[in-house]
Order: sequence, then C-alpha cells, then structure tokens
Amino acid sequence: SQEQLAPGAFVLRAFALPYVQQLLPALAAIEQASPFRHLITPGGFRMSVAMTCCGELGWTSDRRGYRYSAIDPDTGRHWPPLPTVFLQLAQSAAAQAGFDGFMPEACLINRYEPGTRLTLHQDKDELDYGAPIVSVSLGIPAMFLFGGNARNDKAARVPLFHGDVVVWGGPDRLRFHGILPLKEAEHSLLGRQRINLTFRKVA
Ligand code: MD3
Ligand code: FE
Repeated sequence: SQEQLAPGAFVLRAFALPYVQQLLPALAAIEQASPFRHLITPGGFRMSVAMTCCGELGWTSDRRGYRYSAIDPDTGRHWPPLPTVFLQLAQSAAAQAGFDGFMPEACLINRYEPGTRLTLHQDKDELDYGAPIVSVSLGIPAMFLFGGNARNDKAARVPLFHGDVVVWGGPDRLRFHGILPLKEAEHSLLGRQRINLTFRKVA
C-alpha cells in the first residue's frame, strides 16, 4: 500500500519485506567493517542513536561540525561499499514514488534501542536537494515526527514498522523531522532494536 504524507513524501508500507533476508547479512558485514558508534555533535553532546555508513560517502559529526567524508574516521579506511541489495531496494522504492534514476552516494545506518530518540532537525548537509531521500525501517516500531519548514510548526506523527520504506522528495526535503523515544519492544529478527537505512545523493 502507498500513503502520501505530503506532495513529496510517500510511505511504501512493507515494501522492504522481500529484501530483508538479503539485507540482514549485508548489514552484518558492514557493521563488522565499520562498527556502530555514538557520534558527538558540534555542541558536544553524544547522540543516543548509534550510526555507521556505507557507500562512497558517509555522514559524520564531531566537535568541528557535521560533514560527509569518504573515509570512516574511526577506522581510517573507506566506508564499506553499498551492497547491491541496498542499491536495488533504494532504486526500486524511489522509482515506485516517481523518482527514476536515483543514484545514492551515501547510506546512513541508524540504530535505535528502546528509549533512543532523534530530536527534531533538518537535513541540510547535502547540496542536491533535487534528489529524494529513501529511508528503510527494520525491527521494532518507531513514531516519526514530520514537521514543517519552521521548527515550531506542528508535527504530524507517522508510525513506521518493520519493512516500511519512505521516499521524501523535493518540496519536502527541508522539513523538520525526528523520531520519538522508542517504546520497549522486541522484534523476532532484530531483537530490541530498530535499524533505519537512509539513502542520499549528496552532491
Ligand atoms: C524528512 N533519520 O538520519 S529517516 C536522519 O528514522 C534521520 O533514523 C530518521 O532523520 C530515522 O537524518 C528518519 C527519514 C528522513 C530522512 C530525511 C528527511 C525523513 C526526512 C529529510 C526531510 C524530511
Ligand atoms: Fe534527518
């Protein structure tokens, strides 16, 4: 099923389910090469979400700022390449929402446990706001906050479940968004965690 949250935001319920069996081993290999870590924000706070990346570029943060980098600062090596199954999933979801030819350079992988949250923010570290963002939810459910173009605009709440894919297009690219603290839960394949894959074209 397909729901439209806004002119450029489409929820593809359960779209990733046929890919899960291939996604999980690919994820395990990435995690082994570039382990999850809690980044420090430029303001000096440790993020409660644990992150890693794959693809040509990865998103990272430290006291000096947020940026994309070809090198994982924790390993000193390139981020692991984007697995073929990741690319296939991202491209077919984008095409389903009307974005043909999506070529993501970066896949940010966020790991949430019960209690973990992501405060309301904008994604402004990419240069190409024309390309969509594709996000894949795996594991325990989360409540996504979909705000407006100003921080104080009232945010809609959208529950996201295992296998859901959201495609965020042009006009909604700069909306404030976040994740409420996750409720205690356990998923049969992923245990007490939610994994979110976010595919982006950066430049
Ligand atoms: C809507 N991640 O990594 S993904 C992030 O579930 C991030 O881990 C959330 O926000 C997560 O920056 C949400 C979906 C998402 C990503 C970017 C957006 C939604 C967006 C940019 C604009 C509007
Ligand atoms: Fe974001």
